[in-house]
Amino acid sequence: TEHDHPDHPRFDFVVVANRLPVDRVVDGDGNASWRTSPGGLVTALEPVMRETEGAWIGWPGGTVNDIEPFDYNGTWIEPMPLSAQEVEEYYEGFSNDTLWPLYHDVIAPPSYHREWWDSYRTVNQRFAERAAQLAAHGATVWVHDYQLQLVPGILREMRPDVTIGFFNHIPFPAYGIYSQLPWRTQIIRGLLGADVIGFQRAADAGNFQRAVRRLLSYEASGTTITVPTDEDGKVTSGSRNTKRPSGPTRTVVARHYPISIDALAYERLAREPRVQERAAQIRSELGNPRTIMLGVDRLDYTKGIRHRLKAYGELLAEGRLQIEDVSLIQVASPSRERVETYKQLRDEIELTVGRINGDFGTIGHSAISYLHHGYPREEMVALFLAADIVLVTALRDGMNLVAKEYAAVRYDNDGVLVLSEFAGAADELKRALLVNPHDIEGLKDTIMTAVEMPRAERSRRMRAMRKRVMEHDVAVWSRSFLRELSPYQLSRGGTDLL
Ligand code: GDG
Repeated sequence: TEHDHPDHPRFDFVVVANRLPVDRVVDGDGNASWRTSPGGLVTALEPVMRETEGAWIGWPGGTVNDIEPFDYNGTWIEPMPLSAQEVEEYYEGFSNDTLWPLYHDVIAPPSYHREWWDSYRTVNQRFAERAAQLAAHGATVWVHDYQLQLVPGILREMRPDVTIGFFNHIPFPAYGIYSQLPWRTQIIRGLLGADVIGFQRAADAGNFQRAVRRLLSYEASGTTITVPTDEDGKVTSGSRNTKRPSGPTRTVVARHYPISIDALAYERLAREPRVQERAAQIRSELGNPRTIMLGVDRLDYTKGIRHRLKAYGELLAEGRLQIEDVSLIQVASPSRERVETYKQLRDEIELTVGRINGDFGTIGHSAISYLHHGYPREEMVALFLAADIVLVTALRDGMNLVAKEYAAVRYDNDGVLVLSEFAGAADELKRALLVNPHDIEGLKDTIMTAVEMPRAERSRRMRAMRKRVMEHDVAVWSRSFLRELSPYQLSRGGTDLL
């Protein structure tokens, strides 16, 4: 068969993600080299990649399309080129201007364009074909995130012998919202090509199961979905009357596996003397205020940055916070800058920051230190160490790793986390101060509670949150997901990765 072609290397473990785990850097002389991407997924999968000598298929960024595959520290890097038009339609369009706002409860209105959908299908097809070429017989393929939801279905058709996992890093919306999508059934079918479909929260898995029941009438109970198939185990494009299928079926698991961070690595960095010196320096450069508050987000409308600024501005206006006592640092790292909604958001936030600083700042002290940059990880850890309060006010967020990073860093058991109940992290970090960011009065009161919280209570809460994060780190996450795949691997005579 086509996939037995001997010409290219074959792997027992293949990761398929929108981006590669490495970034291309070009130096002053125009020489290109590669370095590890800072992202969490890369650290999460690093141990598995090392042990299995796996392959990773992803877009290298940009539109350079002649990059040859190569070995990087034992991982086979398979660059998937995108044309300028595909970047516009598949990536910026369908992924980031249709699916992203739709899956985040339409905080911004999603755009539906048929050309974008066509491009999404084409690119997903190409990723799936490449995965089919690289996967050894009985291999495991782990597909990541909303950009690639059609890959499991296409791959299942081509390669019934492989075990397929899919992990959705962002929320999965309630059916009333999901049903807006003109291609809602195709996406559900695409995902059902996987053996295990992972979500961040139990509620996301529940929403997905309801969508499957409503759109396909398949039986879904507990965490399993019964999918009618043809004799080869392929997805049937099928009739509607499938509730009690008489023919062959396969079982798909849909449940939550909350993602996490390399918690120990964060704690280690926090214990470095140079990072602590930097934290002290940040504090003194702000004029040693009594309270430093911190927000760290990609500049994204899901993160609730405007709600946070509104609450802070009103607390200053009402005199409940004094400019001499308090300082807010807002890191807003640049993101998706070619998408119109993001341009507008940036303008609005910068207008608001300018107003608050103009109204309340003094020559020696500004109300908000607004930073539209990305920083090295060390600097982020120093900021977490310096911050008495971290504000995570997302309107919707799959997990939110910033919340977990703050807990991992604070080995001194101090600091208060204000956390939106709409972030996945709220299911685990129950001793944070949970807020509804839409309720501005409630948010203001919660910020005041954080400012005034006695040391003993801060310590009790932080201790509980740290325990959770240290015991449920990213290695626990990837192992529990892969463990769910092993019965499928065994039943197909494939390779068990653990
Ligand atoms: C998606 C989901 C889910 C931010 N600015 C800088 C910087 N960061 C780091 C943070 C954190 C990461 O980026 C952001 O992760 P989040 O989880 O907060 O949010 P998304 O980017 O939206 O991620 C999310 C995640 O996927 C994983 O499944 O949790 O819900 O939306 O690690 O610290 N890091 C550095 N400099 C910066 O300026 N070094």
